[in-house]
Amino acid sequence: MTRESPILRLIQNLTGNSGDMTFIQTRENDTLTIADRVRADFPILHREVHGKPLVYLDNAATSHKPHAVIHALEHYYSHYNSNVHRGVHTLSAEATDAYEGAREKIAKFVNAASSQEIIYTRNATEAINLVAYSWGLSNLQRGDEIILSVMEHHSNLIPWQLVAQKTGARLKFVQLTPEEEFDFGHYQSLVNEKTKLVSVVHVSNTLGCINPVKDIIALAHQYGAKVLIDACQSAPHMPLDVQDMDCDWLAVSGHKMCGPTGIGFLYGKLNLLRSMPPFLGGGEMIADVFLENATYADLPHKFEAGTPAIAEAIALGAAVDYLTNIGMDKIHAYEVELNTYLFEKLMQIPQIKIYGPKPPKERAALAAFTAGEVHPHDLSTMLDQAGIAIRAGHHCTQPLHRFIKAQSTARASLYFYNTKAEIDTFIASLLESIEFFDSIFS
Ligand code: 7TS
Repeated sequence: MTRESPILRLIQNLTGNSGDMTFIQTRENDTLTIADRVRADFPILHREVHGKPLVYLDNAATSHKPHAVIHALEHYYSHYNSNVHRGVHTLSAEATDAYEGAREKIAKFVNAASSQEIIYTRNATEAINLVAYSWGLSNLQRGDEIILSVMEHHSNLIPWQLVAQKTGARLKFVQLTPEEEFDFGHYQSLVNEKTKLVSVVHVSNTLGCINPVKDIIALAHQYGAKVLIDACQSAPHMPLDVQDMDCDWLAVSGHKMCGPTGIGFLYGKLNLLRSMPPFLGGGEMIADVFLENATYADLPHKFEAGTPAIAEAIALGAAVDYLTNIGMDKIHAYEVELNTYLFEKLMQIPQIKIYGPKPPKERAALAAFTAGEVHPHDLSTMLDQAGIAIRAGHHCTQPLHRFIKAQSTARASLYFYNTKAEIDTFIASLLESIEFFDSIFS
């Protein structure tokens, strides 16, 4: 690239190099960051994509797994593979101990009062569906109202649409402020005696806003409504305390927080979970079974029918240990710093429009954006050629995309193993791609 252009000048300014896109200066004298210390733990971070070092910026979709988590899976299958809660033999006892031990770790991780309040599910989606089918279908009726927000992931929208269709309850939606955040004033105007449930996302996977869940919950409780928090994008990135938050339920996916796929959890207040009917029926969830009827096991097993994802649950426990050893407060602080750096760079590019609040406002370490006329899929494809993984599309928030008047967006999402050097590489490739498409369009 030899042609002088404003974009080229921007590349030089933003990346501090001579315009040769294959060479990006890294900061050799920086003190060690969390990323410097943990990158060796993640085998996948050392692979190449299209001959370039992988720069993985799709962490909101799923995170990578450290050796400790991969080892926990391998160790279970190699040493004590066995079903849980069923046998008295050594292998089954070891598997049961590890499986229940992981539950204790998860309970501590979110500060639940008891591990009985932690129900293993496949993911956050299943956790939300559990509440919708178990609590929703037996507690909601015509005239009742469910409050969601327009920024919900489809996982926290479709289950409630299904419940509303079956029960006659009405859905209401909190809108956005002009800064594209949760409009608390609008929420206040929606809550009333008819509100039976509020189900909202803690951190939006698209806008990156951090919603005031404590205030949202406190207000709902004044009207006797229950509150479910979708913590998919908060649990991996910041300390959570369900007792302090006072949520009735909280849904989390393990794969976004260094754990394996196929495992997540639902936190629920003990008495509330006790009052709810089973979601799925089968083995594991029963006390006494007769031909015509049955009694059910106590919590948490009442909600865990069939052979569970044993290896995955144990490995999620290893992920919780891994994150806890680093410290969730430290992870959060590092991500704030990294995100500030990302936004500083992105906001200097005139073609880029970023959605959601901007730093110094507190927000999550992700940026969903459009780049003028360039289609996000084209952008993502070009970046992939440079080894950079970002997501493009509607990120399962199609109604929100309609709201912000974008058919789709590109999204870079960070985790604690990302570095400023990777952000430099991303920005340089992004500018190069914009330059390329500008030259086609003009
Ligand atoms: N809620 C939020 C806020 C999410 O971001 C996601 C996944 C889910 C629920 C569903 O998680 P699952 O593990 O049950 O599928 N979000 C994304 C994303 O942003 N890109 O890919 C998946």
